Formats: sequence, C-alpha cells, structure tokens
Amino acid sequence: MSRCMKKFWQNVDAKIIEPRGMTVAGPSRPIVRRYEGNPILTKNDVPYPVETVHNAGVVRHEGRYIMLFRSHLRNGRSVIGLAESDDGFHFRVRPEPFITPDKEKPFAVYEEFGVEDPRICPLDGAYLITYSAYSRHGVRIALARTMDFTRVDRLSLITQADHRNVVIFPEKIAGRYARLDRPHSEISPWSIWISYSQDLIHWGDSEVVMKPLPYHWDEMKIGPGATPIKTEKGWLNIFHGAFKTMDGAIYRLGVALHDIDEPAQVLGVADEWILQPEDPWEMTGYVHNVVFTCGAVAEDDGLLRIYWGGADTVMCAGTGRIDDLIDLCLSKPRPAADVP
Ligand code: BMA
Repeated sequence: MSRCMKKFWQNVDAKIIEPRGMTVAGPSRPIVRRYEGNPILTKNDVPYPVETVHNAGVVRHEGRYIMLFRSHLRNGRSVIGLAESDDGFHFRVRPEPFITPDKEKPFAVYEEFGVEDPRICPLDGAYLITYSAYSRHGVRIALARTMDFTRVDRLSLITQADHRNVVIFPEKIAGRYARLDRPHSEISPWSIWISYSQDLIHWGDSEVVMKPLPYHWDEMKIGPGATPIKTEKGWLNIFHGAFKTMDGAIYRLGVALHDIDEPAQVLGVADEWILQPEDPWEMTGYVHNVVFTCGAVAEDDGLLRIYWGGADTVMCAGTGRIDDLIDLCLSKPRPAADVP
C-alpha cells in the first residue's frame, strides 16, 4: 500500500460529518492507540515460506520482547514461529519455526493438522505456552514450557476436543493454578469459562463466567485473548468477540475486569469494544474483518501494549492506558448477561 493511501486510512477516523446547524462532538480519544508503524510483522519478515503471520503471544524476557506467532504454511496448516525485539515493535524472526506438529505420541495424533494461536504465561520462573492442537479428532489445547525460548518441552494435552483460547493466570490463586478457557457448545453461544488445577495437567471445578450478549457486538461468540493482566483493581481480560453479518463475522476486542482473589467474579465488562478492524490490513486478508489477540504486555508506565493479528494475515500493535481500560469496565459496563 502506498504511503498516501496509508495516511488516508489513518485519518478516516478523524473526519467529522457535521449536519448543518448542529454541533457534533469530535471523536473521543481511542482507547487503544494503534502503533503508526503497523503492521509490525508480515510474511515478508519470515525467513521460511509462510503465507500469514498472526495471533501472537508476546512476553518480556530479560528486557527484550519475545513473540510467538502463528503462520499458515502453503498447505493451509499452521506452525508457530519466534521473533525477538528490543523495543516491542521491531521484531526479527528466527530462521526456523519454534513449534511444529510433534512426531511423537500422544501429541503427534492431535497436532496432525497444525498448531495455532499460542499464548505465553510467565509463571514460577518459566514460560508456559498454551496453543491449539488441530487434528481429525477436533481442536484441543496443548501445554508446553520453556525456560528461555531456546528449547521447548511439551507437558500435556490439557483439554479434550473441542476447546480453544486457553489463557493461564500468571500466578496461583488461592493455592491453585487457574485458567480462562472457551469450550464449544451447540446449545449455548460460545462463552468464557474458568477452570482450576493443582498441577497444571488436571483441570476441573469449571464454571462459566462470561457469555455473549444478544444483539451486542459480541453476540455470536467470545473467547479469552491475552494472558490476564494483574492490576490493583482486578485481572484485566482482553477478549475477542464476534458478530455475524450478511458479509461474515466481524472479530473485535473487548475488555473485562475479574476479581483479583476470585477471578470467577466478573466485576465489569465494558459495553463498548476497544478495537475493531479499521486499517486496510485488518479489513482485508486471509480472513477479512478480524482483529484477534493472543497477547499483551503491561509496561511500568501504566500502558498496556496490545498485540493483535489483522485479518489473520499480519501482526499489529497498539497501546492503551491500563487505568482507562479498568475505568471502561467499571464506569461503562454492559448490561448483565445470563451467567449463573
Ligand atoms: C477463530 C480462530 C482464530 C482466527 C479467528 C478469525 O475461530 O480460528 O485463530 O483468528 O477465528 O478467523
């Protein structure tokens, strides 16, 4: 895209159509500010043949940013690559993918169709990685661990089919590990659940905590996005929601705040989305009209750096103020959904 077109699209938001005789307030400050250098990573940055770069988990490790991103190969199946950065915006990709379908049982059986959408959770001095394992048996979540992103060890498959979008809380809560997850159901719109574990392998005490709201931007389905972010007011959960249109679904990002000691308690879900597809590389691509997050990094200056895949094709980044995100959950919550 030419620089001129890029500038045009970046300015579209700023245009105000003012009907004669009426005062129209200008657009409010966006809750998530897009990085002006978006997209930050594309297939052209990858030294092996891929068609997409998207849905990446990101963490800070020893003062640098590590990104685990998903790429479609030319057979339509996905692998997970690794990129590193000093500033969180300019990434260099390692020459080989970091996670590819395993060759050993039991993972080989369940990763036959590829590995997707990694999330990274810093915990107990290591990094846990949850990713979707696709096979003829459905999609499950696999758990792997790395100490320093040089080697990775698979620990276990931690769901049956069909689950996706598992994010583990970065500390134990009341003596147990906790995770947000998203089982598929034919009866209910796909919702966010919580589950607990003593050992990270066996999970249970599951309950539903957040449901899509009818005729709302997330009415079709929701799912956890970034690893939960600890704040003084609670856990921030940056999630995705989808809305069905005559032209397919639109994927947007939302934010919810969970109680710090009892994360099954949702203190508020912002009524408004915090990000929707607007840049051309979010509106057009492998799957159009998609912004989808698997990672965010809280900075010391109160900013949250959010990473998202655009149109399942490229990686983008932006920042939001943690206080603004909390405020949106508490002061502009959506109506209650029917959670028990
Ligand atoms: C979801 C997942 C994501 C993808 C999104 C939009 O169901 O498959 O990996 O980014 O759809 O296509």
